[in-house]
Amino acid sequence: MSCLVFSLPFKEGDAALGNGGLARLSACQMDSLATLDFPAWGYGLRYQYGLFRQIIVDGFQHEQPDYWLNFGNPWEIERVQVSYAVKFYGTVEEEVSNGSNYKVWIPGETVEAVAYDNPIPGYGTRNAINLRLWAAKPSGQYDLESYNTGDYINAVVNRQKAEIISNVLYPDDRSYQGKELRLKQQYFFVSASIQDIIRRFKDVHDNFDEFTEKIALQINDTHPSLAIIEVMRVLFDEEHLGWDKAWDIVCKIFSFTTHTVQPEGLEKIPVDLMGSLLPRHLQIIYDINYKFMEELKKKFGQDYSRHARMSIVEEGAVKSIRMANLSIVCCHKVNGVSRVHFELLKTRVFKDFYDLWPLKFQYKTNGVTQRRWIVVSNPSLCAVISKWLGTEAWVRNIDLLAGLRDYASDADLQQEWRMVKKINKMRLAEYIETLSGVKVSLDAMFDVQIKRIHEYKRQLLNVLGIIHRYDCIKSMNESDRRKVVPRVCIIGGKAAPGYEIAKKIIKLCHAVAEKVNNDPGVGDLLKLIFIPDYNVSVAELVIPGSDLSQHVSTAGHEASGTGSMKFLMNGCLLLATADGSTVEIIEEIGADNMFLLGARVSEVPALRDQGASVRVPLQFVRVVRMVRDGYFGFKDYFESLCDTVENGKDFYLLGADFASYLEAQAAADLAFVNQEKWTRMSILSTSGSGRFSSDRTIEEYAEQTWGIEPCKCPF
Ligand code: GPV
Repeated sequence: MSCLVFSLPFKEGDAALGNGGLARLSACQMDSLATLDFPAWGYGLRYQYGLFRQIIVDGFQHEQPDYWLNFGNPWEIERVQVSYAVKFYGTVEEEVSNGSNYKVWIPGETVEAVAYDNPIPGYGTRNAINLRLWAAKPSGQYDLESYNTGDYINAVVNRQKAEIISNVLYPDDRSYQGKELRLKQQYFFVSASIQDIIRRFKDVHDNFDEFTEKIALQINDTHPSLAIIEVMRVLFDEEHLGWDKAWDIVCKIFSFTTHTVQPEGLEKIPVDLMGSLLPRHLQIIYDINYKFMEELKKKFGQDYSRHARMSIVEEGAVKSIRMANLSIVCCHKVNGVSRVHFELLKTRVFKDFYDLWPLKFQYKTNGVTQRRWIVVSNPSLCAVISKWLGTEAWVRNIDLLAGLRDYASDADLQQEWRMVKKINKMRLAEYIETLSGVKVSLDAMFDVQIKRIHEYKRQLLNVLGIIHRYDCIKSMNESDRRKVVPRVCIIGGKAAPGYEIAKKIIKLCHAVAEKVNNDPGVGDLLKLIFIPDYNVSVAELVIPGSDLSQHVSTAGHEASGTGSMKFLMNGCLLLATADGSTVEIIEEIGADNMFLLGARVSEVPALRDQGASVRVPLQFVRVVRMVRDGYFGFKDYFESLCDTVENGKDFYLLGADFASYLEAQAAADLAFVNQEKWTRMSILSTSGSGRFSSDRTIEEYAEQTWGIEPCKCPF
């Protein structure tokens, strides 16, 4: 028998079907659901263009389309027979059936949703679950009118327009601009998924009596929250269950996870847009809101400002639907993603709702999967862990990692641990050299910040810290220079195409790198590398090769953060603010094993109130001045960036936290010099990372929110 072997010149790239932490979290959770034998499916959109590719030209970000399906996608199964008609626009009419009045939605446009299945196999189990992604295709229902009138060509061309809906992922991480196409995508996704869920249920049930026992739907942030209204519409208008029965079902099956802290990050859909695209849904939302307002009146009397705050409908300059309020009203649970986030939800973001329904609110601290973030991305570390624990069982049972604690000071383990780090640093150094031509020293501390570029994540704080370090090195004498701990600072991340300040931060990274990396007087003491096109594949290479990683959001702004957990598992030490899930990481590994900095959540409001009079160290003023004065070139271009952190406008408190940031960096230098101490801290980081496995998160959801049990594959 002969056999042909095809070898591709490359591996397939990422399926970049999300923006940042939100979608990456789902990917980890799917792996956990499958591995823990839960009967669960994920639904999403099969975008033709995933998140843009970032290329850097002269230090500026440019966006290129990511046509990831170019060479086919061997992992998906097209289900041509699984397709549903999704309706848009049109009118709502009354119909009488069996003596009752019903609303009927007569659509103005229909698009077909075709299923593409992506099996997700569990680890060490026969269970595989499904990620069903929808692609838009022209509807099977032809517009007979235009065909008959002879406008054949136009009729065909118009049909192709349907495909636009699933064409491209919106690259703005958490900003909502009320775009029609975006709302169309949301409803397209939701309508196809709900039709599929109901069809699958009806395949084996004659009525809806067991619907709430068999089905639990988790709304991942508000983006798919129209699903709630869609179920209400189908059960009420199409299945004729009656309002109360339909409402009862909806309230029992839906739960909601919110992933944000900023009130301005909450999604609002203009009423005009909703009314034109989804006329029947808008009516149902109004009906739900009317009943909700009645309930509020009974409970709180004439407290109109409270009613206005809590209403699903916002009566502002642009009348809008508040999707978070809608989700809270209709769901039986509202989950935060870390304990700090939960506290902020209760006391600030959704305080009114918490007062009304305290038991609805919970949190499940996020987690990541050790299968991808240790086993796949760091095989050398995986081998060392299994050897010292004497078992591979930790891959499915992460709690076993804690067993490494006993050996944290063992000289043999320490040596193997350092060897693993070295191998991973070599891999990363080679990548850096190929990318940028810069040769980096393996003896240097690899200090990494990779995540979406956002002002609140404070990459600018990092860059200003690097400028300070550079400035210090420049002014040192020979003997002081010998004491400097060499650093390779690595920054990576994409900016939303329209987010100007974020793009300026990227340019500043490059401008500073240009100066520092080419300064012969600095040499190996400091290098700055911007890694372009940061994505999951890049993360798999960078995270295992890092010594230190930065998670320095202004306290009270990062709902959770999950990158930190991936670094922690890989034994990288954290330099972090007490924000999001970091607060829980501190509890697990101890503040001594990381470098903490900055104002705490409770201190931030008072600092903000101080405005221009907040205490800012001279070093901060100096480094900002260097940027302003054109020390790194592009003087005019960086002016507006500098304006965001000076003259009382420093909303994210870079100035206020700068001294503490430098202290934490100095503490990291000091610890790095003592390799035994550093390695011990590193081992304790990995061994304390068990709580941050998505297996734990999923088990909590299964028990506390969905009421489901593992269901092992019977064959
Ligand atoms: I809302 N998150 C995100 O990546 N994009 C969004 O649009 C929203 C939230 C992130 C949060 O910023 C992280 O703190 C969090 O860890 C992650 O969602 C998963 O919960």
